[in-house]
Amino acid sequence: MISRTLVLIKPDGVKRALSGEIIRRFERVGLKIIGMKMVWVDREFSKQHYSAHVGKQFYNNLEKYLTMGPVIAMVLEGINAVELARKIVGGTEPNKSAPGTIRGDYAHHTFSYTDKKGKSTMNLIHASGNEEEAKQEIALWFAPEELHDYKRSDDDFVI
Ligand code: IDP
Ligand code: MG
Repeated sequence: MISRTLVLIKPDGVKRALSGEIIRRFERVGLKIIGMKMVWVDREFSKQHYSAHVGKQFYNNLEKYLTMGPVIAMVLEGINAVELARKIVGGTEPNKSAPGTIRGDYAHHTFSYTDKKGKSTMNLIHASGNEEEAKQEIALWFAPEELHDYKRSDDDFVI
């Protein structure tokens, strides 16, 4: 079914100038960008976005990571968009993410290495984990009028 998901290019992706490369991977598979903006979030907003992780041992470093620079936030629409975006993004720990995925191709941090260094595991992307998370996250990041309904020239072939 057609669904929507929230994807963030985290500050490492923006600062490493990988935004174009990352957006290309979602666009070329046929996912439609229906909302997009650059936002520099504060610690309070990080706690809202990552409410499920507040209090975990890695949360403080994660908050520093998410707030260290601007992120590019987007809402993508397509067939089972949540699952598809997660497939393109790859597993959470970059050293184990499959080659061909964004995390697997552009990062190689491990949890144990970054924990020892006292910094966050930097894995370039956030993508909603399930349908419910996607609905909450889209509502947190975007106002309804920031989401756009339009036809892509290849809609007849990919949707
Ligand atoms: P996800 O981004 O693949 O959905 P989550 O478990 O939701 O992964 O974790 C959110 C973010 O927190 C990860 O993307 C990663 O940046 C960071 N993170 C998760 N688990 C750990 C950990 O054990 N050590 C350090 N950072 C972690
Ligand atoms: Mg998650």
